[in-house]
Amino acid sequence: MRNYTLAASVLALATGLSATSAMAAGKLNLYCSAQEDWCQLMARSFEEATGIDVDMTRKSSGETFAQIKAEEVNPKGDVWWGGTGDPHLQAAEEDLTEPYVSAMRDQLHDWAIKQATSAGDKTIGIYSGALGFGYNTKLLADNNLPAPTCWEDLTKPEFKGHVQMANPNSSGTAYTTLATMVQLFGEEKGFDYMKRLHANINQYTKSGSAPIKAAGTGETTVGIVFMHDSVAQTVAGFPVVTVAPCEGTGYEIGSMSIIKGARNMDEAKQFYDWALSAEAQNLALQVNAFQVASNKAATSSDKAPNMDLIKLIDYDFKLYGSSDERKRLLEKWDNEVSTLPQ
Ligand code: S7P
Repeated sequence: MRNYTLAASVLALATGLSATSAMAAGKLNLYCSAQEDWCQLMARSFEEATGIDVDMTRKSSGETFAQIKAEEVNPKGDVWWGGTGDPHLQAAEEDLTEPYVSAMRDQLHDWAIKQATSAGDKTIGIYSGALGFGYNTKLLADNNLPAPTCWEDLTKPEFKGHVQMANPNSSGTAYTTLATMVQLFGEEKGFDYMKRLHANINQYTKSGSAPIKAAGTGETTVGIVFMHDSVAQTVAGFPVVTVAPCEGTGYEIGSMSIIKGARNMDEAKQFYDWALSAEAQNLALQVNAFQVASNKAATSSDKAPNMDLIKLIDYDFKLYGSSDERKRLLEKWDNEVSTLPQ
């Protein structure tokens, strides 16, 4: 953390604070929507780097958005770190988050900065990752199923009861899935796909990565998740194969936002600056978080899915992160898909 500590001191001096006051103990309420162990590591490492006491709450992206919205008149969180970008963009549009231009911004990839500029600097990209699915090789063989390689394969009758995904209302991963199908196939065919998929779903989980953890432990054959979450199961020793679907796929720009009216605004900005540093982003490697980091100097694992080799759609973050569109698609999914018999 030494490089960051030096950078923080320089930043503090540049903003008129002494290095000592910047490092003085304070507290921070962190809302985190990435995986639990990464959230814990970020919280503890920031405490070590700054002496600031962190109270961390981990919830899925859609759930955290709903909580920040519910707390709008009496904000309890200071920073929202992680989770898919769409609900962060919706929070920006609904004026739930605070504009901030970090001095660390120059160190980031263009896609991360674009996320910020498209939202009036109320959010920023911290990592990226492609959507896909993973399957348990043992269950596949036990059930005499062919290896799925395309989205379409998951709707075949033989996969009935074998596919798991999260609920798009609570999960950013699952909302990305819904928005991906609409962009990949067009709205009518995209919803038709979601209906046919619904017939094969064994459970809609609350958390986005739960389906691939269930595949790892043999509770479902297939889990629709971000590919990095699937690779993490393989690395953890489970018999899971990760698939980049043949038709192409969507992706996320995992994001970070400062909550409007944050009670600990100085600490929130310190966390924000720190979380954009290569040192903080490299912590991901300690917990097998294989997303692509937004700091250009951060190290990528050779196990991470190679985004250049995946057929990615030109995901329209502005549209699918807009308040009206996200609400409309979720309502339509609630009314037309989730209510269908299975
Ligand atoms: O586990 C990492 C990750 O997939 O989790 C985030 C996800 O949105 C949180 O879970 P939900 O789908 O339940 O919201 C992703 O941003 C991240 O890559």
